[in-house]
Amino acid sequence: MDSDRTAPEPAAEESSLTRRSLLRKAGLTAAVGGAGAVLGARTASGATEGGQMGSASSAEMIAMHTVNHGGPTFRAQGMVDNSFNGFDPTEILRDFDWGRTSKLPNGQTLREWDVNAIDKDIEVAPGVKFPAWTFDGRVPGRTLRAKEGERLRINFGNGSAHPHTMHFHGIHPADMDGIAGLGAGLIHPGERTVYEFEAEPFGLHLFHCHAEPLAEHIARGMYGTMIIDPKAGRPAADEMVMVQAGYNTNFDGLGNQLYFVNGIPFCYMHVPVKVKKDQLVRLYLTNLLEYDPINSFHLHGNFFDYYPTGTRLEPSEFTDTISQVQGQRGILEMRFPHPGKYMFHAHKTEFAELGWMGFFEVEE
Ligand SMILES: [Cu+2]
Repeated sequence: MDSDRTAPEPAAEESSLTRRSLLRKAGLTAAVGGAGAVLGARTASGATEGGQMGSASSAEMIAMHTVNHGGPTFRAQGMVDNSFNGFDPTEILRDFDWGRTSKLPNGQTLREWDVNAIDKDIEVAPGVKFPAWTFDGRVPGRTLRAKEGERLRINFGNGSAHPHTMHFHGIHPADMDGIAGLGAGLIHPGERTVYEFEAEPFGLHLFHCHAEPLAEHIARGMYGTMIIDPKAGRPAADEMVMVQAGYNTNFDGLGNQLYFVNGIPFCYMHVPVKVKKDQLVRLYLTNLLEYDPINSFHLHGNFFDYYPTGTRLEPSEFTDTISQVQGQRGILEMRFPHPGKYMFHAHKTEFAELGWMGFFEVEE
């Protein structure tokens, strides 16, 4: 990836305050004003539903921050406070929640989870907080994992100040679809419901809130992963999950100011994903990015087998770059034959430079 930063702004763009020109202006400001002002910048946490935060300054401040972080010096700016957030992207990577199981009278395994909607400020860059709406206080929500043929039950409680739902991708009856007007419909603050369905088909799936305005509910952080393993399982591997998304920090619905996997921009630049030389690595990759039509994943110095949606056991492609629209997902399998650091990032390089980049660190 080209590490050079912002190109000079064409004069023709000066008059229109596009997302990109805003970022460039902010970058220029940062270069003049230094990073000191960034640390004082905080997004207002009291944004109302529907969402205007009321000023472009938060976006500018985050953009300033990002410009300082996107270039060669970003490491010096430090990491977000994982303890404040209550989650750590390095732990999210390999955190698969198998829930709790019991046997139904017919002998089928019932697998069950409790999930709660929670409003929560998240530090998305040092000193910069984003008023997220979450499942269980995390962005992304937990990775629910089950086996093909099980009965799945999700006990959902809404502890947020806004109505929400859980909409699962998979095969299920209409009244379990988690949308307004069907089944339990919208789950209002303080209410609870139960979603229950069969674990089918096997593959890599996802869930997200389906309350309106849908775009904002997703952009605020209400999504997570569901993995249904095939009955015979998959070959042993170092397994991990990455959920691609973004933060629209000025709530204008026009693209995003920050991009990431697993909730925190640049997280795996600060703390590379450690893997073993020659070991099979299986990456469950989903895309929940709102406001931008296409996301992508590119791996440096290596190729991978790609299994779209994970619903077939044969890969469709051997490549180093794939694209996903929102809701698309796929399984990547790779082995690293050489030790060292290998970058991975969106091959929409603008996204990469605004946070969606990281490193694998291959050890002997
Ligand atoms: Cu919602």
